[in-house]
Amino acid sequence: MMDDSVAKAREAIRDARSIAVLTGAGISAESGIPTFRDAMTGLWARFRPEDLATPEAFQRDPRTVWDWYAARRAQAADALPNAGHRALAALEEACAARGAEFILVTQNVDGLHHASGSRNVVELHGSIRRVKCFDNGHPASSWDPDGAPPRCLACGAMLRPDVVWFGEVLPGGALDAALRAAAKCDVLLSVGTSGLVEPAASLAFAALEAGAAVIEVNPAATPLTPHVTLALRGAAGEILPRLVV
Ligand code: BV8
Repeated sequence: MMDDSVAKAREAIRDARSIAVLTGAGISAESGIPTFRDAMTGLWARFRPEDLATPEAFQRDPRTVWDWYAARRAQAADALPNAGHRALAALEEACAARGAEFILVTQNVDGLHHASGSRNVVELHGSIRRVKCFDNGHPASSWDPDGAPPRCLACGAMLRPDVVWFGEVLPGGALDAALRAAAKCDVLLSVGTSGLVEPAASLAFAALEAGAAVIEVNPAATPLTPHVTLALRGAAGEILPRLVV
């Protein structure tokens, strides 16, 4: 059963002229980064992610939000890409070699796709490795490590992670590129995402509407599962290497 689905998925990927991949926190789980909902442990156990990842939460309690992101930034800096990340980088190379289009759209802010050599990456929700100021968006390459939060050297405003918080619009260019890719791909691979956060969760449905094959890689079912072409039940680090030939 599973081997048969993996074989069908491999075939669809091999014959595709245009491939789009959407990833979520699940692909970084095997690198030791807890998924979004699992991340609320220890110091953060008393918070829902949506409570900390909003501009309102930052204005209400900037120190707690800054520290949460500082902890996640340190975790991301120590993490290494896993076999799942590497398989997607290899798939991009294989597509380039045969003249097929490839784009990787991620909801993750950990930077592990770039770290594993992927090139055509769209960070829909920003990156925890970048910092900017809250009032004017001035990028900051360095900051006072003891600041909680530190201040912008250009305007004195509080610094914040350069990620998209709930209630904030996504970077225009990123969302447009993702929607265009979903509308014209032959195959969309949805990897390690619960499909609960919009507008990212709509990309797979846009691809289905455009007639693409949608392949889901996830150890658990999601709201997308009943609609996909192939559901590969398992860990990204185990399944993705088997799809790339
Ligand atoms: C916006 C960055 C305009 C910060 C993030 C329509 C309907 C309802 C609500 C809305 C709507 N439109 C907008 C909203 C509001 C909101 C939203 O979607 N809310 C949800 C909670 C209902 N969306 C927004 O606010 C967006 N902005 O729309 O602006 C606007 C504004 C206001 C009102 C209207 C319009 C901004 C959303 C972006 C927020 N920022 N991240 C940070 O990281 O701190 S979202 C964040 O959560 C992640 O980036 C990701 O997107 C999401 C987490 O989801 P996943 O990545 O899927 O992770 P999760 O833990 O949920 O699941 C992991 C999965 O992996 C599981 O399925 C598991 O089974 C699987 N797994 C586990 N291990 C493995 C594995 N898979 C494979 N291998 C394994 N080994």
